[in-house]
Amino acid sequence: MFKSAYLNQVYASLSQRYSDQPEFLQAVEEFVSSIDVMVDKDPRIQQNAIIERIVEPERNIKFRVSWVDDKGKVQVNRAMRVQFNSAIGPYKGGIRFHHSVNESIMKFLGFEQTFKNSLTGLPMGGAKGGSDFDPEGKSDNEIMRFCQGFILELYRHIGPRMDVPAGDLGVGAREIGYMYGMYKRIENEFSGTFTSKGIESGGSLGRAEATGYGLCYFVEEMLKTYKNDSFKNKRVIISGAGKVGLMAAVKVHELGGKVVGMSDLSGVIHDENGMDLELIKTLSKTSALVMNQYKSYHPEAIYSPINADIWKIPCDIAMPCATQNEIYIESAKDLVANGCWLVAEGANMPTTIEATQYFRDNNILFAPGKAANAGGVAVSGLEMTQNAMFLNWTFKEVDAKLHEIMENIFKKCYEASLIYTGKPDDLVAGANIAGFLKVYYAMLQQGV
Ligand code: NDP
Ligand code: 2IT
Repeated sequence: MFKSAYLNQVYASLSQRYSDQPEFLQAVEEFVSSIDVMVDKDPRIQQNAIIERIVEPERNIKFRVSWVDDKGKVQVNRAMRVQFNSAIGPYKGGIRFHHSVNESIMKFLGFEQTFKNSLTGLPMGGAKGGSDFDPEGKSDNEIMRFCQGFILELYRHIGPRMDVPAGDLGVGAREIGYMYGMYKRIENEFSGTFTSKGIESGGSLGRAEATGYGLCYFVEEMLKTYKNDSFKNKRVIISGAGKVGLMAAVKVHELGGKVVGMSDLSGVIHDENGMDLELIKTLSKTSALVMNQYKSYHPEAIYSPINADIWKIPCDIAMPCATQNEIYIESAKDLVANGCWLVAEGANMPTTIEATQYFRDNNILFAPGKAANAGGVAVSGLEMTQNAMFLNWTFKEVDAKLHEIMENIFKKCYEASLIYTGKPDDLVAGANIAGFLKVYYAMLQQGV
């Protein structure tokens, strides 16, 4: 499957060991395919078992969370924190609450986070955590009690220089607030152990916007470099209307593009007038299901209850910002057939390997999530810095730093692509190789 016999052997034994972890294997396969061009040229990689080590989490903490629901009944959920790699800094990565959370998904996310964090240039290792607890339909008090139960176990494994969690799918400012509050009560000190905290609790201005804005800054670099163009008058579709998708949409409009389609779990809206983002913001304050309400405010918009229909809307740029594996080959074909020429991943691994290959075969510009959505964790890194220095930067200062970081990430991916593949636009290879090199050198420096 790969050119390198060493990689074939490592991947074969990994897929045997973790045959029940498809998302994890998918993330590793994509990574290994990229580094295939350079692994055999550096014998130290094999000698030091770098790949065998990099694909195994340093530590995986699994625990039970018991909590009491509003009816007084005890509920039990499963939770974990995968501390993947600490070669370049303290473990860092989000926490996800969703019924689908399992070891495979946590490991794929922690694995990708390691390279994403490396690309930011900041000293952060890779981790991910979460629980199969679903905040959807739970009361505020239930969410608080669950978050407190979660921290009652996790607190002993995290710390400002050990492991710094943040938000992800299903975990926003409210959940972080409850987790951080419990952590602070136990530890009895103010430390930046969580990021994406509320501003009043020591959070950073610009963190809420960072992933979506950063995604657009990355795409701006692509448009400039490959097309001598900008977002002006581009038709954009965005799946997911959560923390990432909504902020990406706001930035697209600010940069002169038009978001003509968005989705959430309740369905898809196609609005040729440009999505009404103020309406979406207002509706999302009271419900996670917004798209099925949108049409009653904008009767001219088209609604579909089928999530994959978003990829049928004609567009220039598609930004999947909901969840993993939301673009299968059928949707990739729909996108290409309807004129899409740039795909940028706001979510983590939203495109299957087959769909990614289809985009490549059809000369679609493609921005992989571990580079394009790194703005969120980058500003988390800036939040850690501000907490450590006991000061706050202004929104403008943070946004300027984010912009610079995203430009640098694009540059690193572009250059690695050019050097290692001979092509300037294989950003999947570029991101994997550039992200890998820093982690690899740090592991080498630190011995076995
Ligand atoms: P949120 O929970 O804030 O939002 C997720 C959005 O996606 C919601 O609108 C949700 O709909 C929708 N959604 C979920 N599943 C589907 C689906 N199958 N089809 C269509 N829509 C769906 O999460 P985030 O915005 O924080 O995260 C989104 C993605 O971005 C994840 O992959 C995450 O890992 C990644 N990411 C997040 C970062 C962050 O800082 N938050 C940073 C980098 C990446 P509904 O509201 O109806 O449930
Ligand atoms: O996937 C991600 O990069 C995030 N969920 C953000 C992680 C972080 O630590 O800010």
